[in-house]
Amino acid sequence: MQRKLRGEKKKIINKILKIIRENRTFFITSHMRPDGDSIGAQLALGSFLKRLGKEVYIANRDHVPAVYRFLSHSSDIHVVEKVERNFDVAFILDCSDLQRIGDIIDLKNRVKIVINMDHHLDCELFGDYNYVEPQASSVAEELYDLFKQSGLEMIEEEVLALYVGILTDTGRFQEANTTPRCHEIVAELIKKGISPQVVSQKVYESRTGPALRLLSLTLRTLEVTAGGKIAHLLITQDMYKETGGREDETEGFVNFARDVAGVEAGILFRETEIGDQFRVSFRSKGKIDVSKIARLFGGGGHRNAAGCTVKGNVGEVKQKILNAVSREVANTGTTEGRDSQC
Ligand SMILES: [Mn+2]
Repeated sequence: MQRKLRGEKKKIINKILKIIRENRTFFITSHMRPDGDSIGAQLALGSFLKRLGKEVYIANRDHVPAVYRFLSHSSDIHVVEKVERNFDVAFILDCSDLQRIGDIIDLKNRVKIVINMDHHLDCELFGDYNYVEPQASSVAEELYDLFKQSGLEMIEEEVLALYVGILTDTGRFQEANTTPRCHEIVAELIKKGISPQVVSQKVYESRTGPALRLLSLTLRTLEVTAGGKIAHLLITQDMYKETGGREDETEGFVNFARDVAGVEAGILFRETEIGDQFRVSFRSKGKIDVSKIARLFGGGGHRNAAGCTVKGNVGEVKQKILNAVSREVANTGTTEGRDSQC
């Protein structure tokens, strides 16, 4: 499958470039709770299309996380429940299935051609055209190849957006999807003017005082269970109020749960503003598949990073989730490196 996709890559990119040439209006979206790859890829693709004279509308269900707002045109990404417009083409980026876009558009009736660009191993081929490359570190990496093949020289903001996508989806070049190929691409991006130091400061060293106070309260809730294999953290609405930290500043908090030595699955529970409902984020090491758990509760993701929303009070939600995670941990042996594709 992977070899076949690799062999067909030139073809699918050429097909996409042809569709771009032959159409005028483009919709771009990505998954709920967007990350650095989904935002970076949407912005780079949006810029590319606009430079070709196309009409582009980018919209997501959730806001751009604060750390990515330094990217040019990030404020042009619309945040809407439903897009009530028609387009020639829709690009769905970084989604392993269509549920991930949160029903933001009626694709059947509003769009002529759906293009799925993704890099998840289990991606459903829901597009009319699917540029799905599981060995790519990120959609940003796939877009890099599209840019290359188009012959259009990248401009500065596109280079930066792609770099941020690769940087964040590989967990700063630490996860198992960090390949020689993605380092080669990053070398090219650095040659085009990226300063890794400056970007790192923007993405990882820009926490606000309130956000750090929120992190400190969050870390105090750390509990380790299941014989040291599961760690979890909790953020309540009271904690946001007490610190002034916002939910969109909690990016990366869940990693602290996974960072505990010996822990195989880390969980972050975040109480939502409507009460008796929690957003649950999972991170795992090795072969523990947290996307399976998230799917049980109507969420999604992939093997080592996933999320869902669960109704109930804090005790009920914790119990349900911890039971499910404990079962998964017990059924899966500890293994070598993690394979994170965000
Ligand atoms: Mn991704």
